Amino acid sequence: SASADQQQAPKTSTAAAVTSGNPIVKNIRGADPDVHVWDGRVWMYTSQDRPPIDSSTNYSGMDGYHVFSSTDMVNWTDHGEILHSRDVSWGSRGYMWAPGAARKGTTNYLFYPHKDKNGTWRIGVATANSPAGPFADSGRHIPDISGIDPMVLQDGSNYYLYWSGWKNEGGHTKHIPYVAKLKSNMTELAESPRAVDYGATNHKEGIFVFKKGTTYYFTYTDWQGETDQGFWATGSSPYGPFGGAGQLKGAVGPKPAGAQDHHSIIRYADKWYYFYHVGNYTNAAGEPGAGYRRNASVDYLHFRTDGGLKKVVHTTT
Ligand code: FUB
Repeated sequence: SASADQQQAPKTSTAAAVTSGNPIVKNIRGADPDVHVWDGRVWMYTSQDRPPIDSSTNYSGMDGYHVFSSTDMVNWTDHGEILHSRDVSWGSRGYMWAPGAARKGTTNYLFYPHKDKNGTWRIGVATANSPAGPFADSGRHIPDISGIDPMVLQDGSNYYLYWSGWKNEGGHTKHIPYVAKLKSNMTELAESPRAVDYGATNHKEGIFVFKKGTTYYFTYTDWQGETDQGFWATGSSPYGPFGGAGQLKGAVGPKPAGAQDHHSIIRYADKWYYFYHVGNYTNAAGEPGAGYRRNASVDYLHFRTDGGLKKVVHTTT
């Protein structure tokens, strides 16, 4: 548990962190946490679940990204709304799904999935001078690609964009994880997208990639309804392959109550954390959670001695 883990923390550790009080976002329905450590502060970008605006999906009304920050993993500051669909000239309303933030030099980027005016899923890019936003949209989406759940890995001076797209295979739609290096302008791809080989076929969405030492960890969410929802595989390149011969793979995220395991992973003050969201939080107004009324939570992430990821244990205190 989180408290047992606290007791095991070395005395020299600066970690005063406790993952108490899940969900950590309570004031809004903040979902799909995308978390980064910049300038000694933890920055958590969330989508926002809102009532549906059309009948095609309960997630149609999602809008108004927020960013929260913390230095102790207990007290979180909500920096407010940082981007709304009304500020995206090329897009439709709502459909502001799971975002992915990045930083290059002094510019902060927010990559986000959004439907264009024709209803096609695109990846938009907005920028800000501070991780706290507000973000201004670039005015166009990344050319030539369609998909959701953008995530950016910085590896030295290179930035890699991952997203979940689709391919028609024999009459049914297969979900494909893609990767491509970004141009230095961060708003276009520097190369053709490559489908990621992740050693399995169950990918749906929610890619998060991080590097530990020389190992790249490719993680994602599988289809709803399975026992384990967060999966991972290791590789030696940002392009993969992951989870092949001599590499590791497994399950990390149990299915969160009432929701999919859309997660992100950070190291902060010598501890590793796994952010996800739950769909069972009754808010202060007495409104119960739901698959489309989700709230971000966090728990510790532990590594096995062989470098694999242990299964995360969800806590509510
Ligand atoms: O939040 C909307 C969608 O649900 C995200 O884009 C997916 O990853 C899932 O969390």
